[in-house]
Amino acid sequence: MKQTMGLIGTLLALAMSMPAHAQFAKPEDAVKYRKATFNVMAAHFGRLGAMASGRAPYDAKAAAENAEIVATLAKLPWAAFGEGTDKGETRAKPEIWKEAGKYKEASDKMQAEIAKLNTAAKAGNVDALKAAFGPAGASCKACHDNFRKD
Ligand code: ASC
Repeated sequence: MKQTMGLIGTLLALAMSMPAHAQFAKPEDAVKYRKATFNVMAAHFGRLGAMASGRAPYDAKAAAENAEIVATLAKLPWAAFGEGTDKGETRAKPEIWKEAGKYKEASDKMQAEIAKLNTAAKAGNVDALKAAFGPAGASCKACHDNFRKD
């Protein structure tokens, strides 16, 4: 048992010290991965948007579930912007790597707004959802405007 815990600790330390791109066998895999996370995120974010705008009836349980999924997914794509992933089938702009500090700041801002949206969605009232949805959407858009080709 003690030995197993030691091994797990060693493996965890190793995994955490690995460069992000080492999580992917090939750069194309990283590009596919990040696109998939953004796509699934957009689907769930869109369901929240429909409720926030009144296009869909407000359902507190569905809002909480969708926001939780978005909050989890919002943590994932960033590790997939490693070396060599600026090429191929991607709309990612070179600025992501040239202005890495700015990109990090924008992605941190987005995650912070999504965390607030998640808290708001769990409050169980549509006004809290509406108030948090706008800034969250704006934080998505800020990145699209500056870092995504269209
Ligand atoms: C969405 C979606 C995005 C954001 C962004 C907000 O519903 O898929 O990427 O909102 O368009 O401006």
